[in-house]
Formats: sequence, structure tokens, C-alpha cells
Amino acid sequence: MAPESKLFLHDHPISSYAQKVRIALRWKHIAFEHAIPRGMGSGQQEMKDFPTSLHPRQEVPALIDGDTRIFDSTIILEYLEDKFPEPALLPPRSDPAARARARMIEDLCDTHYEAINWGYAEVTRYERGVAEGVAEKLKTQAGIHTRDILAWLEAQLGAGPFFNGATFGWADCAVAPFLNRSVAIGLGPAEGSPLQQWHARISELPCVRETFAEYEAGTKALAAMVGNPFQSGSGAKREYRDHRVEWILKAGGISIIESGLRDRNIRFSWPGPDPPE
Ligand SMILES: N[C@@H](CCC(=O)N[C@@H](CS)C(=O)NCC(=O)O)C(=O)O
Repeated sequence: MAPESKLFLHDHPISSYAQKVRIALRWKHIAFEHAIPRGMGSGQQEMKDFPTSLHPRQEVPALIDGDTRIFDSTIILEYLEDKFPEPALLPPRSDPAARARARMIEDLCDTHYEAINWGYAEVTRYERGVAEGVAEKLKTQAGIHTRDILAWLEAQLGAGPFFNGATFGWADCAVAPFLNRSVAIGLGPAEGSPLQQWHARISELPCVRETFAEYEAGTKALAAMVGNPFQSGSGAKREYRDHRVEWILKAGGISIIESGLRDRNIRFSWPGPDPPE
């Protein structure tokens, strides 16, 4: 029998969704190769090695397994669990409530939690809201909303040791990149709290340690990049989508979206075209 080709992951070390998939692949000991699509993060929509046939929204992560192409971190995890059932990421089928709980934790992190981290970076990395005078307000709101999410997560963790239950699994992969980013931006759980102890515990696991180290290197590389690629007139447009837009509005940043549309440095997701001027 011909050896199966390695999985290939289009991803980015800073993307929390991509980190979730890297952690899952490594936890399952599945060999994979990965790369950042050319042009990713440039806002130029010229990712020639990442066609819309792979993912209409051209978002990472996207997985290639032979002739199979899969986008969306949740669907990728489901595929991996179906194709490589051992070691299992989800709690056993005999415990449907625990499986549902793992998925609910993931859903909340993918939507409401991620939006806060993303919005915070829009302000701090891309200086959104500075000219509009709302940057500080958004940073404050990010702190308040993160506290609420962390309180919810702490209730889910309960006595621990893992979100998935007695062993590391799906729910832990799902929380890890988002909470780790909160820690990185100074909005993480209090020292000595159950959440902080969970973060320390999972950071020791090789699959997490390697992924967090790549994230850290990625953030350093990004910080070293001079200038703002989304400056007015650059032609680059940042994707504003789903919960991210809701969070910017909720946190008081409607003016950010108005100026982004006016200056044509934000776009909404597929299908296009961009909003008319
Ligand atoms: N629901 C998707 C979200 C993926 C996503 O939003 N990815 C971002 C990076 S974190 C992306 O590729 N954005 C396109 C861009 O920045 O141009 C998933 O779970 O994979």
C-alpha cells in the first residue's frame, strides 16, 4: 500500500483558531506540514496559493488531506476525530453531556471570547480608534468583558483539572489559545486562581508548549514589523466579520467602522463586493 501523504495545514502561528488545530494534531501525534499562505495578513486579498476554492472566505486554518479540503477549526477538529479516533479528544460517547459541554465551551471561545482579543489587537496593533478618540474606551471594555468570560470559564472548569474532565481534550484545545492570548496582553486570570493554574498545567504539555512557543515567536515578528499595513491609502483591507464587528460596536467603536469604510481599509467577509462608497 502506498504511504499516505502528510496532512497540510494552511495556518498562521498567531491565529487562535489555527493554534487550536495545531494543538489537536500534536495531541493526536498526527504528522503534518504547515505554512502561512502567501499574502496572509496583508489585506491585499492576493493569496494566490490559497484559492477561494479552498475556502471562499480565504481564512486560516484550512486543512488538506489528499483530495479532501476542509476549512474552519471546529470542522477540522471533527474531521480529525473521525479519521484518527485515538487518542480521543472528545469525552466518550457514553457521556453525551460532557461531549456537548466541550462543544459549548469551544463555541463560546470561538465567538465571544475571540472577538475581544481581536478587537483589542485592532486598537493596540493597528491603532484603530485612536483618531476617533475611542481607543482607551475599547481597551477598558476589553478588560471588563474578558473578566466576565474568565468567570464563566472558571465555572466551567470547576474543580478541574481540565475543561474536558479528568484528562486534556477538545475543550482544553479550544480554550488554550484564547486564554493564552489574554495572558499575553495582560488580561489573564489572577495569579493562583484555578484558571491560571490550568494555564500553567497545560503549558507543560508538549503539544501546547510547542504551539505557544510558535505563537510567541509570531507575535515578536509582528511587533518588529514597522508601520501599519492598513493605513489609509494602502489599499489593504482588514476583514471585519461576525462577532468581531459586534464586539467593536458593543464596546463603543462604531466610529472605527465608519472611518474604516470611509477610508476603505476594512472589508466584510465573502461574498463580496465591498460595501459601496
Ligand atoms: N470560524 C473560523 C474563523 C477563522 C478566522 O477567522 N481566521 C482568520 C485568522 S484568525 C483569518 O484567516 N482571517 C482572514 C484575514 O485576516 O484575511 C475557524 O474557526 O477556523
